[in-house]
Amino acid sequence: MPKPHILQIASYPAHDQTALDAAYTTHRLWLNPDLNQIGPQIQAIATNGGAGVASAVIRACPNLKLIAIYGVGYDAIDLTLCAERHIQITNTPDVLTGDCADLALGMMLSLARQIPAADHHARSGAWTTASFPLQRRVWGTKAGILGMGRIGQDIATRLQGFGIDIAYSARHQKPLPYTYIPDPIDLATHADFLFVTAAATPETHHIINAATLKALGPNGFLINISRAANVDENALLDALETHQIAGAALDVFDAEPHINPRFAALTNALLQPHHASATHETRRAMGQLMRDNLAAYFANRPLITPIT
Ligand code: 8YV
Repeated sequence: MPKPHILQIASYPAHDQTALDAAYTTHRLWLNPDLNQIGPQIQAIATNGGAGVASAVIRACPNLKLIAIYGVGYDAIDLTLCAERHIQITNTPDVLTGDCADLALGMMLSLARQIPAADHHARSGAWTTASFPLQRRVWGTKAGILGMGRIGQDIATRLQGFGIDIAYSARHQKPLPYTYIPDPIDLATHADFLFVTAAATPETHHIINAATLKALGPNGFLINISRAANVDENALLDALETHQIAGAALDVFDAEPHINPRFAALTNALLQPHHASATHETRRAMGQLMRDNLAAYFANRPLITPIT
C-alpha cells in the first residue's frame, strides 16, 4: 500500500521523525516543496503549537482532512477556515501540563529570588567582595492565575505546597477551592505573582495591558507561559523599565525566537526560550500522541484528542 502523504510544518526529534517517515511520505515545508504539485496529495499536516499552519498552506492542500498539532495551543490556525473545509484538528493536551506548571514555578522562584543573577554572583567571584542583595520572599504570598484550565490548576496544586493564597480569573467560576476574581484588573491588584496560563483567543488578546500592569503594581511579578499575544509587550516593557511592576518572567515573545532588544537591558526580566513543555519525557509523549492521532485518522478510527 502506498504511504499517505503528509506535510510537516515543524521539525521533530529524531525518534519522532523516524516514526513519521516509516508511516508516511513526509514533505517538509521548510524545504520549499512545490505546493502546486504536492498540495493535492496532502491529507494531513503535522505542526506545532507556535507555528500552527498558514491559511495559504491550508488553501494549497485541497484534500487536507487533518491538522495534527504537537502542542496544546491552536491559536495559530484559522479555525473558521478549517470548519468550512471540514478539516479536523488534534492537539496534545494533558501530557504537557505538568512540565508547563513546573517551569512556571521555576520561573516564579528564579525571578523573585534572582537565582540566575545569584549564580553569576557566586560563579564570577563577586561574592568575595560583596553579599548578594536581599530578594523577595515567595512562600506565604498571593498568586493570581489568569486562565484556570489544566495548566493553571496544576500550577495551583504546586503553589499550595508553598502556602501561597490562590485566586483566579476564568470565563466561569469552577468548583475549585480557590478565590474566583473574574476581573483581570482586580486579580492583578490582589496578586503578588500573576500567572498567565490562558489560551490565546480574541477575548484574551492583550488582556495584560498597561491597566493590568498598573494594578499589579511595584511589588507584583508577572509570569507568562501561555502566548505572547495575551500580553501587550510594549506596555510590559514600559512597566519594567519604569519599575511600575517588580519583574516579569516570560517564556513567550511577540516575535519569537527574536526578542525585543529592550528586554536585554532589564535586570527585572527573566527570559526563557519557549520551552515549557521541553523535557525528553514530555516531548516523547507529545510525539506519540500526535502520531497516534494521525494513525487513528488514517485507520478511520475516532481521533484521540480532537480540539474541544
Ligand atoms: C510547544 C506550545 O512549544 O503546546 C503549545 O502550544 O506552544 C508548546 O508546547 C510546541 O508546540 C512544541 O514545539
